[in-house]
Amino acid sequence: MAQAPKEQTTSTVPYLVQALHGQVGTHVPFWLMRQAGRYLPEYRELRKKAGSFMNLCFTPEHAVTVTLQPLERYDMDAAILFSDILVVPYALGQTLDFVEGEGPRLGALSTPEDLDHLNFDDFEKKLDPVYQTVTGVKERLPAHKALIGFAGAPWTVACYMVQGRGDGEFTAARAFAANQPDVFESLIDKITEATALYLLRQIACGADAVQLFDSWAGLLPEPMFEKWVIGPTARLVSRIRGQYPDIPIIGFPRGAGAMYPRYAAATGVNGLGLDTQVSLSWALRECSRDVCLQGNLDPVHLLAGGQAMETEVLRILEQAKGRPFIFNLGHGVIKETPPEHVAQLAAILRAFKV
Ligand code: 1CP
Repeated sequence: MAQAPKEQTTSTVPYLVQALHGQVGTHVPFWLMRQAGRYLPEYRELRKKAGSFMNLCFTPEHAVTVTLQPLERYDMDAAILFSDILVVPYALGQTLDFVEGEGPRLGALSTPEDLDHLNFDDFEKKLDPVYQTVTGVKERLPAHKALIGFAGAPWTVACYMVQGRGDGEFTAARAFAANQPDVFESLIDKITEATALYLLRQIACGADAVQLFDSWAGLLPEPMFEKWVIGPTARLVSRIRGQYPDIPIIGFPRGAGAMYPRYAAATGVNGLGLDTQVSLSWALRECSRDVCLQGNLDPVHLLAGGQAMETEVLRILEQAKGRPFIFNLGHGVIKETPPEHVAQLAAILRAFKV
């Protein structure tokens, strides 16, 4: 009697996680920074209903819905938790408000006494709705899709905590770090501890990978980059690995330029998020094959769509061929992006054979 053919087993390890562990699969996994957000009409509608951005983040039912919205439309390989990097300072007791049309405002820190007010008393309680969101998304996500948890890296979070707002320059924060390095170090240590707790809980609740957003890493000259970007990130990576040796960690030191390969090697991240400016072919040459590169389409190309976008996407895919790679943007989706362009991007990516 002929033997029945063996049932094909599909791995339940999400494709994105496989890439972060160095595997080259049959398709290139993709997700987009800010994939849930204002370019989607269904996001804008729920945002209006929630009343405020904070309310959207801290109402698990809404945050789960928003996290999954892009995956209802497109075949992305990962959902990214809907939250914000500034919930960590908020949970440490700093005041936080998102001003309509302007952005975040925090009660800026300027003296050592201001730092003393930061505390862990209500930390986990304040973040509990975020953990509930992680659990809720994980329950609804198919096994082959990854849930990415995230936090801001300590340097970038400190920039907002000292400056009190996002102005792109963060002069007060940089001057604070330069003039009072010991006080600044104690701030960085506090944020690092908080971020470790926050990410470990996200992982415990079901995050399959985590990304550290260091959006303002590029503001620092080399010795400070070493001290405030690489140092705390390396400590976070080893802290997380101590508890979860196999959880993939993606670092996104935006603007790191020539420091990218050193950042990857010295922090030990599994994945390296490339910004728009950095050359992919250069990064492929200079970074170890052990690190999975992620990036780096200019969000403006997604805004523009059409043939120009297709050419760029194919260039990126051809260059990364044969290496573990995650397709993404070099920064977040621009809010004016037509949703159809994301559909066009998804179709190009799925048609590409590795
Ligand atoms: O009005 C609105 O609806 C709020 C806009 C918005 C959104 C959609 C903010 C305010 N935050 C978010 C969500 C968010 N933020 C996510 C969700 C997941 C996803 O990507 O889909 C993530 C990962 C972030 C991370 C984040 N927040 C970063 C790092 C990435 C980056 O953009 O460089 C930073 C710097 C922030 C701070 C922040 N939060 C919001 C704004 C407008 C800003 C930027 C402030 C500034 O510097 O101008």
